[in-house]
Formats: sequence, structure tokens, C-alpha cells
Amino acid sequence: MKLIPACLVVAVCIAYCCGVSVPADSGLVVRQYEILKLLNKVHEPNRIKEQIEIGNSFDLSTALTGFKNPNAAKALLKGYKAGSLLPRGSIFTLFNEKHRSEMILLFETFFYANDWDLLFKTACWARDRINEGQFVYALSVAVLHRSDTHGIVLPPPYEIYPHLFVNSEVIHAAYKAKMRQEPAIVRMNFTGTIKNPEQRVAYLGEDIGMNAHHAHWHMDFPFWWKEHEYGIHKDRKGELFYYMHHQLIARFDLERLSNNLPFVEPLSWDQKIANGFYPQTTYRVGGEFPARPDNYAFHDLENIKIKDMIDYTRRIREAIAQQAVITKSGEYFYLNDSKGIEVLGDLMEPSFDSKHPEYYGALHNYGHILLGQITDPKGKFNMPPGVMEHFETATRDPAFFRLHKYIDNLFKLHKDLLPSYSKEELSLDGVQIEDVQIDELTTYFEDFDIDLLNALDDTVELEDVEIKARVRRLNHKPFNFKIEVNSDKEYTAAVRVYIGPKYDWFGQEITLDEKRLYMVEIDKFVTKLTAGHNNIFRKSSESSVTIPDRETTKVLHKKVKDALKNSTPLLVNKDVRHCGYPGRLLLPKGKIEGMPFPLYAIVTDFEQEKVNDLPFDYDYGGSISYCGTLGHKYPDSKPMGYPFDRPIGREFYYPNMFEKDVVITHKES
Ligand SMILES: *[C@@H]1O[C@H](CO)[C@@H](O)[C@H](O)[C@H]1NC(C)=O
Ligand SMILES: *[C@@H]1O[C@H](CO)[C@@H](O)[C@H](O)[C@H]1NC(C)=O
Ligand SMILES: [Cu+2]
Repeated sequence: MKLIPACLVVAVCIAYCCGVSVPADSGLVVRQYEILKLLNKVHEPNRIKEQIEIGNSFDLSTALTGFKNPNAAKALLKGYKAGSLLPRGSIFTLFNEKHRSEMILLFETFFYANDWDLLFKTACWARDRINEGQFVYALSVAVLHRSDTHGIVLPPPYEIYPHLFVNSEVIHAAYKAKMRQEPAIVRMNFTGTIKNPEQRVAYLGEDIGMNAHHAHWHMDFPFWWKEHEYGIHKDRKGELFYYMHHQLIARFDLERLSNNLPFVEPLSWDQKIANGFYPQTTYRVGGEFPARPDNYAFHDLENIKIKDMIDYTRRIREAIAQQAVITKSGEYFYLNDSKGIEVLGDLMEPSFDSKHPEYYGALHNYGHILLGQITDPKGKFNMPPGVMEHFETATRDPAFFRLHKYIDNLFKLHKDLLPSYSKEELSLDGVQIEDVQIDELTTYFEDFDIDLLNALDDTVELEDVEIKARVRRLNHKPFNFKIEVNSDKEYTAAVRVYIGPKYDWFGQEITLDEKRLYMVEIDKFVTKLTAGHNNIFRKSSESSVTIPDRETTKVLHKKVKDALKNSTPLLVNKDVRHCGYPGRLLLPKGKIEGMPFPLYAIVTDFEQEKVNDLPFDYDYGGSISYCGTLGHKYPDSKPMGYPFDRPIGREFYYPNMFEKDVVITHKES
């Protein structure tokens, strides 16, 4: 990027250096259109005639020379011919090794196709021949990572596979409406009743935007990603695994306080899980998601033993205490600096880059599986995978946050052994934040409709009718804030803004060193400071943490059609990703009578921490804070969560920081 000389034409400048939306060329519009059609009603045979014909006449075995690396395509074809692949109609879970390895073959086939034409033909072929879960996931990850599909927007996952996002009653009611051929809006309730205290925060765990974010994060950063083979580096992937999940829990904890619930407790392999979970969700085919009664204990699975989990944990704790991980070849990899978190993240998830998967195991992934199969550990009842075995559904189960707190506490052990930030690392000469002013912070619940078109079987006799699920979801009034900064000189400044809890569940004021664990990032941005007084204005919608509501398939479809007719150009951002916490959920609910939260801001020198040569205000196309970037380095070099990721030292507050209480008020509607 830095090689591009000063822009000759403004339009070129925008297209090449600043990552903002530009009109798509006609090739990309066509590709976007075909991808939308390929992902339509994936559970049924394709109904798009042209795509069916392309799929039928395509012969993968004679096309192998068209792949940069044909091995995956060969192996896929072999499995297909032998009938050994997961059949269509079966439930796909990424946590199942067989399912996953087949999906990776399909992904690599898509990824290594030398041009769009071959990718498209292969996809048309696979659409009706490979399991639909594998197809959607592999195609999505391929589209996100191929350069000829950069900028393509995928339909929201809750429209591709609504069953994973809405409960059984809704699906049932939707079927009835379709039979009667009446348009319908079905009201969806959150699972459980008021007798279950966890139900008070079900609206967050079951929020479809939150689940969609989680699903997309794991598409942007697949744990099975073979960086060296694919040639795409995922900058700070291990650290993002730590930080994104850490923030999800912290955010959940603030929601809990807003609802008079204590912070999440970590779970433990040898203790019963006090709170059961009844998902009330059903697979399209294959039955209900298994439920877990209260006070249920972990059980050994055939290939995952509780004892092993305890051993893995002990080894990881040992590595943390020694500040060194032992690698497969018997060397030590030190954890005593800010790079250590990256290694630990890869180790605990574990990703393909784990330094020693045999020794340190698969703490997080196995945790998901143990929870998912907890009620049928021997497979006696042939129960389908649990909610914990899909990234689309995992956060519905409160045990998700308990598992992640368990893992997060291990990360904390590591961070606690690093030195506190020094004065040099915290302060900024000649810069003083004088005040932070923020609009009234108000949250409320609103209705949101999910299109259920893809949830229902197509029938030749019955026309599609508009059927929607109506859910309640948390939102907040848009707000602005103003940071007043005095500076001795010009700076390109990085600004970080957090909110945290003031009181714990007992009503006790929380100390700074405890509070730091629950600080939720609200925004991180770069701005220019002039010498003298500066007013920095920022809007909630600009947050680096969040993304706006996803475009519905219908709207997307219409835009693409308009672009094909040349009436309105389709705007695309080639850096776009789909990952990001929903903007609506930026603020915790707070309380009707108002609830205080400390707001914290810090200004640092971006020149000292900048990594890329892109303009300081480059738009990386989505949530940088949680989701990093695609194809660029993570834009700053500070540890994620700075300055709260490390223990607070004796001196912490400097003039370039500011803290004050803000009040979040919930309006009942
Ligand atoms: C949701 O709850 C309300 C009130 O309890 C009930 O009337 C309604 O039938 C429920 N909706 C569904 C789809 O179960
Ligand atoms: C980390 O530990 C190694 C081995 O003891 C040592 O050589 C290195 O200087 C340490 N690094 C830091 C930043 O303390
Ligand atoms: Cu996750």
C-alpha cells in the first residue's frame, strides 16, 4: 500500500488507500448475485436452473489442473465417489473431526480454484452434492478470504439457517401459517421462565446479532487455519481469541449487574454445573437440541476424558507459572512479554498454531464438546450436537460464559505475572484530558423481525408467504461524546474509551484492580491533536467495537438486482468483514432508576504504537477491536485491553487519562 504514490485523482485515492465504500465493478456484482443465490434455501435442492445445469455438467475430475493445489479437490472427489462424506440433511458441526476435515477439503477446493469461473462451477456442483452445513461454512470462509470475492456481503446467518437462532415454537407457528398460506409474525420469547434467574439475561445470550457476531468471528479466525499453507497471515489471532472472548464475558457481566445477578462463575471439570439449560430449539432435521438439567456433572466421552482436561489445565498452569511453553521439539518459548498472550491463545483454543497440541491438549474446543454432549456422553440416545457445538448457538447456554471465564482466568494468571505498566507506558507528556462529556445514556427494548423464509420447506403447491419471528432486543439511543484535551504540541493520538462496573452484586464499590477485569471497550480511534485546546467529537455509531445491523438478504438482493440493471451502483468495501458486536448492544441495560458506570478514557501517542503505513483514519471495514483486520496487520502494537490487561501498579492515573461516572438509564417500553 505504501508504494502507491500520492493520488492523482481523488476517486482513485479513495478506492486504493482509504478502505471506504466504492462502486463495485460489474464482475463483482455478478459474483455477489451468484453467491446470494448459492446460499438461498441451502437445505433444499437448488432451484436456480442455470446453477443446477452448471453443477450437473461440471466434472471436477477433469478440472483439477485449474486448482493452485489440487490435492483437496482430489480427496474431496474421492470421498464423494466413495459415498463416505457427511450426507446432505445431516447435522454438521465444526467440532466433529470427520465433519471438519471434509469441510476443510471443500474449503481448500474453493480457496485454491484459480479463478472465479472455476470457483463458481465447483460451488454449483457442491451445492447439491455436499452437506449443506459444510457447504455454507466452507463457501463463506472462502468468500471472505479470496481476493476476487473481497467486498462480497454474505447473508446474515440467521437468515441462512433460522433454526439455529429462533426457538421451536416459532418454527412450529411459522409452519402453521405457511400451511394456511397466511403471512404471519410470530412472537418469540426467550427460553425459560422467571423462576430461572439466568433467564433475566437470556436476551443477551440469545441475541441473534451477538450470535451472528460470534459465528463470524470464528469464520474470520478459524482455529483450523493453516497460515503457511494458505499464505494468509491472521495477525494477532491468538491474542484476539483471548481478547474478544474476554470482552464478551465482561460485557455479559455488566449485563448481569444491570439485572441484579452476580458476576459469572468459572466452571470446573470436577464440579457440577448448577444451572441447567433447556434450549427449546430444534434442528431442521434431526430433532431437538439436547437439554441439560440443573446440577449436572461432566462425563467422560469416548475420546475426551475429564482427567485429561485436568491434566491439560495443570500443564498450562505450569507453563504460565514458569513463563515458558514447551514446544513439540522440546524447546522453550517464553511467555514473559506482551507476545506471550498470542502463544497462550493459540495453545488454549487451540488453533493450528498451537506450540504443542499433544501436551497442552484442546482445552477450549474440548470444553465446547464436553458441554455439548453432556447429557448423552456415551451416545446411547443418538442425540444431536448441543448448542455448545455450534458457534451460532453457543452463547445461548449460560455455561458458555462459565467455560470462557474458566479459560479467561488462566489468561489472567499469565497477565498477572507481567510487570505493571510503567509511567512511560501510561503517561503522555504535555497532554491532559480536561473533561469528557457524554449525552444521556438510555437503553430500551425494541421489536425486531427475523425473516423465516429459509426455515420452511419449499413445496411446489404452496407459495412462499411472508413469515417472520418478532423478537425483543436491547438497544440504546444514539449518543455522542466530547473529549476535551489540552496538548503542548501536535500529536496523532490514539484514544481508548472503556466503561466498567462501579459496584459489585453486593453493592460494594469495586477496587480499581478488580474493576479492570470487567472494563468493556467502548471505542478506540485515532485522531489529530493540535497544540492548545482540542474538542474530540465521537458518535456511538462510530465505535470500533461494533457494527450496524446486518443488511437483510431481501434488501441485499434488491440492491444487487438494481446494480445489475445499472440503475444504482452497488457500494462495496473490500476490507469488509461481517464480524463485530452489534451496535445496539454497545451499552449494558443499566437500571430504570439509573445505574452508575465509571467511564474511562486515555490518550496515547499513536506514532509510538502504529503498525501499518495506512492513513491514520483508514477504515478497516468492521470492528477492529474485536475482529482485527483482514489482510492487514492489526493497526496498533499495544496489548489488547491496554491499560487494564495488566495488574494496576502503584501509580496509575496520569493527566492524559480521565475517569468519571456516567449513568445508564433503562426506559421500559
Ligand atoms: C410467548 O409468551 C406469551 C406470554 O407468555 C405467550 O402468550 C405466547 O404464546 C408465547 N409465544 C410463543 C411463540 O410461544
Ligand atoms: C524472558 O525470559 C528469558 C529467559 O529467562 C530472558 O532471557 C528474557 O530476557 C526475558 N524477557 C523479558 C522481557 O523479561
Ligand atoms: Cu468463541
